[in-house]
Amino acid sequence: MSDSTPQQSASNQAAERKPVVFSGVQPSGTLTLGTMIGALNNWVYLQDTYDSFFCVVDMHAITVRQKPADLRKATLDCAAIFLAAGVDPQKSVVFVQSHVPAHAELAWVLNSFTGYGEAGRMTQFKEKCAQHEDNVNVGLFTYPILMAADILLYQTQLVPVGDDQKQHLELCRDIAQRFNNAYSPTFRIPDPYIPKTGGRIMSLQDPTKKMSKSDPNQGATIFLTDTDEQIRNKIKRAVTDSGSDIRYDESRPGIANLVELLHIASGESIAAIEQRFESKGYGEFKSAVADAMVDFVAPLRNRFVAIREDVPELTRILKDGAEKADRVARRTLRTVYRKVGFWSADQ
Ligand code: AQP
Repeated sequence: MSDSTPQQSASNQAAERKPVVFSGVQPSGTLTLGTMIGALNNWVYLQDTYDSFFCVVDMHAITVRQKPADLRKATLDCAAIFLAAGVDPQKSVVFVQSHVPAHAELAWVLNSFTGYGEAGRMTQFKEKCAQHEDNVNVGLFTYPILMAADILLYQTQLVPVGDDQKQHLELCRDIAQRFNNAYSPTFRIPDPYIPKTGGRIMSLQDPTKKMSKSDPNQGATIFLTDTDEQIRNKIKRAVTDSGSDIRYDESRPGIANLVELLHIASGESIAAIEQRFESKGYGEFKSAVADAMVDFVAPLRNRFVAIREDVPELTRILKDGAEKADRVARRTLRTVYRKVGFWSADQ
């Protein structure tokens, strides 16, 4: 018989399990180059070493008004893009958030562990309120609490996200810590995993803003389903700066964004790019960026089309993923319910 305490054996078991990665994307439109570079690329890289849960977060998407048929379509599109990007359902659990009720259930509990003031400080909340003045709903306000539930249900260690989600991750850590302190260790405290380059891909029309799938200016965003011609046109029209030299300089965000995109898509170092275009004009540079972007996006788009056509297979993957996710999520939720004092007939 083991002479370790229950806490020790629980932490030994946790140590033996592979660490967990969780991340999600909202099906609030067609996914963008920003999502690919900021999040999906890292998912694919991490799935070999972590127990990975990748989620289409449809419950988050309804914080902004969605047409039901569009949301249903975008949910399948989103899952197909995960797979096209290289997420392997043999290695990762791929599922839809609303198929696992524990997300909403845990979020309700965590609402009571979140300060009104701290939720109100979230930059994304303020931005979305300004963007959707006609529909400033409570869901926008509690969005990061649902996100905390998504993450904490799986005892997540790493959350691969773009730089814009850093603040939400900090809130998630605070909520988890508060709950653990109020009862006993329950949630693993997660860390963000943000790429060193590409953590914030900027709009092609306003390089002070991040590239976003819901940007009303279609020229601002490269969608992962854009044709080669659309990609070339968008890069050609991308806003640059008044200077003429091609250098990575944060005070010139337009050109810095394009240099970064070329670096990510081609693998060429930033120093090599600066040297190659030292005495060249914007025209030649933009056409190199456009070629690299087309080479980067086209194979993904082609895989997406093939995967998206096979709806029965996509459905099978998502059903299987939801069953697996539900088993893990229920375990955490049961512990939380017991700790907060919810009576259960099974106890
Ligand atoms: N421009 C970006 N640069 C780097 N990373 C990005 N991400 C999104 N845009 C960029 C990362 O992609 C993941 C999925 O994000 P999401 O779709 O769930 O939510 P979001 O951040 O709100 O994305 P959008 O495109 O701006 O959507 P809308 O317009 O619907 O609000 C996240 O990890 C995010 O960091």
